[in-house]
Amino acid sequence: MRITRRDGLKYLGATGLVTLAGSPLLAQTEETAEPMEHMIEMLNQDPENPRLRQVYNPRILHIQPGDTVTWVSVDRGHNSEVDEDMMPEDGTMWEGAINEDISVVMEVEGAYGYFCTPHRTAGMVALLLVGNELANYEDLKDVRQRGQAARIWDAIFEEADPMVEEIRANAAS
Ligand SMILES: [Cu+2]
Repeated sequence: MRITRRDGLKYLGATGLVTLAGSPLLAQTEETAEPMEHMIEMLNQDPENPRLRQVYNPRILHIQPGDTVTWVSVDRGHNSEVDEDMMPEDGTMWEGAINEDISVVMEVEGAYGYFCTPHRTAGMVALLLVGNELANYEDLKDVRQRGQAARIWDAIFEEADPMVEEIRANAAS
């Protein structure tokens, strides 16, 4: 089994953390290595663009493997479900129930497209980028969306392209 960053932290916690607590060096190391938690709101209306209805906020999010994402049911009637055709092979899967706040630990790197089951064709689709390689990112662009989602999907990638370019550039340097 591959030891992930998260497992490494658990291991550290089980063995040496107590005796090392208080060491400023450890505190610093821990801060940079600790997995982060992120929130994505499920909303009836975009806070910055009121003409956009049924949205995830933010609709593009870049995180690192081992981080946790929580989809928060701020407005009722939404969920978050990954599209099996829009994720890396053997990637992390999730499917939330309507009105459910779900937390998912994103262990597997790659680009993930997800949607709200009742509002997918109304355009409630979004993009989650995990890690810096994003090997399947280009494949996701070509996935055909229906209804309003087609226009939203294009807009998402227009916004995501420069982000991904920067992520890859930073990872390479
Ligand atoms: Cu919805």
